[in-house]
Amino acid sequence: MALTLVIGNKNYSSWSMRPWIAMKVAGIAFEEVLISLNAPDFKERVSKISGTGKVPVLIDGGVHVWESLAILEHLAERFPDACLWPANPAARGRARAIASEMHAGFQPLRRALPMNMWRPVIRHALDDEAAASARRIDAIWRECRESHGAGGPFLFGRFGAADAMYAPVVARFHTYDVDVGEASRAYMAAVMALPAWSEWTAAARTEPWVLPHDEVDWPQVLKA
Ligand SMILES: N[C@@H](CCC(=O)N[C@@H](CS)C(=O)NCC(=O)O)C(=O)O
Repeated sequence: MALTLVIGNKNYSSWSMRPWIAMKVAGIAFEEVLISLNAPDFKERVSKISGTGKVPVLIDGGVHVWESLAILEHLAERFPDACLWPANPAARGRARAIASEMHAGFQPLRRALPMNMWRPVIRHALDDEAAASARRIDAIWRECRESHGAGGPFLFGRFGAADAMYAPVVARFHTYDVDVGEASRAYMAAVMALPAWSEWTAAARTEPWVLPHDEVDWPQVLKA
């Protein structure tokens, strides 16, 4: 049975991007349903399919999975050949740990730098807490690349669930011109070179919906 992934705005919905890009890169076929976060009936529609009333939600026959990390786990089980988690136990443990760190943390960074795919690249100052999140992520990426990245340009070589969890951070670091080390720069370039990245970004830039609280230059809406 075909899978359906319900997502929010491609410009702003960082949680939606995670399973979407994982499925695209892994070649997992799905139908996409986009509900704008500011649609008047967003809550009503999404609450019918998601326990939290939030997106993303994966519908797999009679199974509904919300929470981006749970969706990635479901996909990893359902499509083992996609190798969404590394085969090596040490790498897999690290991948799960850093994916969980992303899912549960880095709120200061997420608050300060909302994902905004249409904003031009312009540096944006970070407060101390957000800067600490950025340093931790830079270290995570460097360590994964050094310890587990020999098989390809992504955190654990080939693109997987951990990369999907950090894809919106790649977008944020790029858009707001955050300082990162050389290994992280190269990693970001590899993620942004994915055809799935271009597909998501191109669609995001054509969206008509503006969310003022996610526009750091408000009342200006800067578009590349
Ligand atoms: N922890 C959740 C977060 C989901 C989330 O916050 N989604 C946002 C869009 S990016 C949402 O649906 N917001 C609408 C709302 O809160 O009403 C996940 O991993 O999926």
